[in-house]
Amino acid sequence: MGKKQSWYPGHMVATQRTIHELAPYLSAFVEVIDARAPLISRHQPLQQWVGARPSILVLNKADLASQSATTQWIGYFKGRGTPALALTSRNTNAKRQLEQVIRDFLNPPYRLAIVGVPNVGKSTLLNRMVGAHRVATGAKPGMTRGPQWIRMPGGWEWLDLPGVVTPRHSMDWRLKSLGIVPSAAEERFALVEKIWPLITVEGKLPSDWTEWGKNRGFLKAGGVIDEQRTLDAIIVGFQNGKFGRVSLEWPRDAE
Ligand SMILES: Nc1nc2c(ncn2[C@@H]2O[C@H](COP(=O)(O)OP(=O)(O)O)[C@@H](O)[C@H]2O)c(=O)[nH]1
Ligand SMILES: [Mg+2]
Repeated sequence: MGKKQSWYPGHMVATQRTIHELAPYLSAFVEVIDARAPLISRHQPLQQWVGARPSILVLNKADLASQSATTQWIGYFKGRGTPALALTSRNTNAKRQLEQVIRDFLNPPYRLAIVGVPNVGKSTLLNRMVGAHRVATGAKPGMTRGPQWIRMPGGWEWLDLPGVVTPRHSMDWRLKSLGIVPSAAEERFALVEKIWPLITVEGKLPSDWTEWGKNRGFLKAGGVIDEQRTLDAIIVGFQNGKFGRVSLEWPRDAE
């Protein structure tokens, strides 16, 4: 299966069925969202699919989000009865942090599955949690297909589930800016017009993004700015945290 499998509607239906069938066997779902946009990167129908199973909300890529926004979001979700934590799955201490929250919330054995929309860091997180215990699934002929349990010492059981769910708001500029929904080249002008003021709010960069492109030497023949290259660089840079911590949603927007 290719990397873009999540965009097949058939895969979506299969994931919904899988999640529904697996829910009774799980202690909880670990729902991964992007800390920079916790509302829009959350998959609302999931709450119905998982039935009575609890969800533990991971606001991932916390290293890229405004710390103040993330602190407020954690309070927001906890205040609504949802266990939530901010995490940077790329960091080695992510494992200990998530295990602690799960231990506080559940009793062993901990049977868990990671779900969420594309590109929020689900695979990174699973690898962090199971490390070298990860099993190869269905890659070779004759191997069992479908979800595989990864059993870890201490009563931890992680489900290696391709738990991708399709975002509901496929037109949303925040999801496109974060790379959760792909953006077409011709959409990037509008995206950058929205992101750039958020990036430059501290005044360290020129307020006009074309100036930034010129300074970076993104020029075409005759010295005119290469707009597309500048736009692409800004969006990729934003997604990778090149411009610092920027949140696209704040709890005050939710009210
Ligand atoms: N900065 C940052 N990047 C992350 C973090 N977690 C994952 N990523 C990156 O986000 C991208 C998508 O991660 P991946 O695990 O493939 O997401 P998935 O599609 O949800 O499985 C990769 O480039 C990861 O390296 C994080 O905590 N911080
Ligand atoms: Mg993945």
